Order: sequence, then C-alpha cells, then structure tokens
Amino acid sequence: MRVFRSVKDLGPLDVALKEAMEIKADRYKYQELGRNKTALLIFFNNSLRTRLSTQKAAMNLGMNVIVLDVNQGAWKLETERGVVMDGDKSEHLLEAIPVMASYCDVIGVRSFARFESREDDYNEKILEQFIQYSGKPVFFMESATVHPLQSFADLITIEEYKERQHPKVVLTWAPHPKALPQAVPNSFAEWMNAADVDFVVTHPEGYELDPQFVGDARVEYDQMKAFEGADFIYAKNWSCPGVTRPEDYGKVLSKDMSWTVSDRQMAVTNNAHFMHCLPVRRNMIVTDDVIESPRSLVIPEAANREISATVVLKRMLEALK
Ligand code: AN0
Ligand code: CP
Repeated sequence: MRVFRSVKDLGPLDVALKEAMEIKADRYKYQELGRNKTALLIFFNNSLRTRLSTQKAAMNLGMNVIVLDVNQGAWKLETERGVVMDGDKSEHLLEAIPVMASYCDVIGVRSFARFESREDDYNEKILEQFIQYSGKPVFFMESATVHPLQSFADLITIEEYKERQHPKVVLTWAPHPKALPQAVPNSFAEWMNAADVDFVVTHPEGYELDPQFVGDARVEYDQMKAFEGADFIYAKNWSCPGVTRPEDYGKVLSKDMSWTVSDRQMAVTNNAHFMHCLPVRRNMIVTDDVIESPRSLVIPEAANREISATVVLKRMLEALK
C-alpha cells in the first residue's frame, strides 16, 4: 500500500478485519517487520489519539518514530507556489517535503480543512503535495476531507460489538460551538457504505455531505425517526459541507441543542451503542448520562486506533519490501 486515504486502499474488508483481529490478539506479532524502518508523523493540527496510537502502532511493528509538530518549533511553511515569500513564512513546502522524506520510510500527515477555499480543501491540496513530492508511502492522519484511520477503528469496533448481522448504524450530526471539518463524517459514511450494515445519516437541512462520500446512503432529516431501532449511534458535528450552497462552506448553520444526543433519542433505539471519535464536548454533542452509560463505546473505539494504525503500517511496510 503506497497511499492510505480511502476504504478502497485496504482491499476486501473481511480480510482487513481478520488482520485487525489477528493483530489485536497479538499486537507484537510483526515486530520484526519494521526493524530499521522509520515512520515520520507530521502534525499541522492538534491531536491526542492519532499522535499516541500511531506511535504505539509503529512501535508494535518495531519501527523508529519521529514526530513533528509543524507549528511548534519548525519553520513556518508556505504552501502556495509562486508567492514572493516576504512575509512570516521562512520555508516552502516544496523543499520541506523532500527534506522530511529523506529521513524516513513512511510518512503520516495530519492537515485539517482550512475553510479558506472549498476547492483547495476538497482537492486535498496539502496531502496531494506530500504524495507527489515525498517519494514515500503516505497515510492520512486526518486530512482536509478524510480520516481513514478513525473509520477503520470505528469499523473494527462495530464488528466487535454488533449483536446481530447487518446492524443499523446511524450517523447523527450534533451541535458544536465552532466550525469543524467534515473529514470524520465523510470517511465514516464512505466506510459504512462499504461495510455490511444498514446505514442512515441524519442532520439538519444544509448539512448534506459530499456525494463522493455519502453516496446513496439513506438520509433522514428527522433525528428521532432515524434513531428508531438503531444498533449503533455515531455522533459527530460537522460544519456546512457547501454541497447545496457553496457560499456556506465551513459555516456553522445551526446550534440546535435538540440534536444533542440524550436519553430521549437513545430510548427509541434498539438499546444502541453510542460512538464518537473524540475529542467530544459533553452536553453539546452528547449528555453525560449517554457517554457514561454502559452502552458507550468511546473508550474501546479510541483504543482500536492502535489496531487500525498497526494494520495500515504493516501493509505499508510489506509493500516496501
Ligand atoms: C477534529 C474534527 O472534528 O475533525 C478532530 C476529530 C478527530 N475535532 C476538533 O477539532 C475538535
Ligand atoms: N479521534 C482523533 O483522531 O483524535 P485526535 O484528534 O486526538 O487525534
């Protein structure tokens, strides 16, 4: 695997899930695979889980790890070609990428949507440059539009906790004070469309996800109706994807607190498990009672980030041989 951004990069999902379970049973099974190989993890944005779980995954495989927080201690990077660099940016991405790549064997990059231009974000302007100019395998640690390591961990979690075949999985929008990217819901939709689940998306009008990710998934604007009989509730805020009104891209269109996931909505589900990728704002996205309930999976879900990252790095190491 040279690039990991999409569910398609993983090949058949049953094979990937089997591999995940094998690694979960013995996470050090492939500790010789990464000997004298170096993973470079580059963060343009904050992280707790991705940073720790991906480092842990690399260590499981016997790799060396270098972590760079671009905004803390590195030179400020220019990302646009052709600009006269007379401002506060000391170095261009076009030099920085091949230099960073020269010190490692695989590269993970986190670079969120900037909300300056829908086109730049949805064209993955930053990650595409890493793919093009690094000459190394690149995996997405949440880009402008996708968060595949999260969705893979989510799928593993659903597989582990499902109590029937073809469970009903509901992705619900929930309120948040600040504009957040669409990466998590985009990838979750993409992965659920590929998985053996009954997938429903619910959100207020105007929050329609990009068709390249949401595909033909069922969209239900009535949250209570969407929750009926659900086995898994996956909550997430996202800002306006700008599908119907491009001028609204990245805007907060609603802070409707009736969408906060509480016992009221959970009562109509099939005793559903609650999921969220974290970090989560309590009593905005979900009430204390729901996130603390025995049906909440937020901790095992986060723990599975180590497993999804181990599988992905293992695949990349195997492709290096
Ligand atoms: C980020 C987001 O919504 O994309 C990261 C989630 C994994 N969340 C925040 O910025 C709070
Ligand atoms: N879920 C997730 O990616 O968390 P971090 O932003 O803390 O890495």
